[in-house]
Amino acid sequence: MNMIVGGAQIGGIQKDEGREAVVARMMALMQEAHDRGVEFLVYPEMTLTTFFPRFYVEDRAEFDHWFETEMPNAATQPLFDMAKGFGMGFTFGYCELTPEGLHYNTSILVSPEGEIVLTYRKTHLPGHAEYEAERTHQHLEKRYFLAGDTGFNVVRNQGAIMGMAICNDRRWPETWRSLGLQGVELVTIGYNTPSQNNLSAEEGIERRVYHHELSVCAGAYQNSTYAVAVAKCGMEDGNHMFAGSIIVDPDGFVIARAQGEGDELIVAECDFDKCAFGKSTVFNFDAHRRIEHYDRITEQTGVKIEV
Ligand code: CDV
Repeated sequence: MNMIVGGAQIGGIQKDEGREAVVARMMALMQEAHDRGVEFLVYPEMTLTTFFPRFYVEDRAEFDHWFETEMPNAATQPLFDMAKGFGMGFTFGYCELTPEGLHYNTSILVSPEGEIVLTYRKTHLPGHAEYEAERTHQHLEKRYFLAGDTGFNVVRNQGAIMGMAICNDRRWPETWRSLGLQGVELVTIGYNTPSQNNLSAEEGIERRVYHHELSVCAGAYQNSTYAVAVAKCGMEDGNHMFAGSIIVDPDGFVIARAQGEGDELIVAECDFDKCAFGKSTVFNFDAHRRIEHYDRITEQTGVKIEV
């Protein structure tokens, strides 16, 4: 079963840029995607706003204006309507404030009929909760979000088994295997990755981009799935985030790659029948996994050295 899949990379969103302006940029990419035959389109993590966890505020409620209390809402409804008119499925990330007052870094998957068929809340939140004066850059996701409560689920959408992860999740094999064990055929990943966000002078942008790509290619190969990883990138409020959006096949090869750091569409045709080979040979989980030796993975969080 073939599907033309797109990744809609979004360039920097400045602090003062309103949701309507961002949605207009998303719609321009959706129009281009439609013109190029795309049937399913992937947008980044926190697509609607600047990556505000780089800023510290003492009273976190002051940042509630970055969050959406309903979806779709007035600003995003035109995007939903356009996709439905095109018969296109899509996924994007945003900051969710629930009726119970809980804050999540969320991604939704929308069917071509315009229904939200899967919601995912980011599991692995990087960074810290308090201001850290010794850091060159703050990364306060743990201050503004709760760890997601959904776990990693899949949905059959447009004939393929799809699942979502968000940014830092892509670096954890547990993410991929949780989806792989449900037979996933397309993993979508939106990300905002600052080019500098810690004290290590040795960790240049090339190394960071390599680690991003390595993680996505390895996850796709080891679970025999397609993956679409899409950046929000470029300069945001004077801070740089790397680009590097890619579409990866079930062999772990990059089959589409963004060239720049701005709004840009990448497209690839995915043949989901190709997922069957790895899933029935080297990564035939039923035949080869040894769960009797994996207890430590779920029973222990950090490293314990006992020798
Ligand atoms: N938004 C993210 O989760 N960013 C992290 C950075 C902080 C390392 C990432 O894994 O890309």
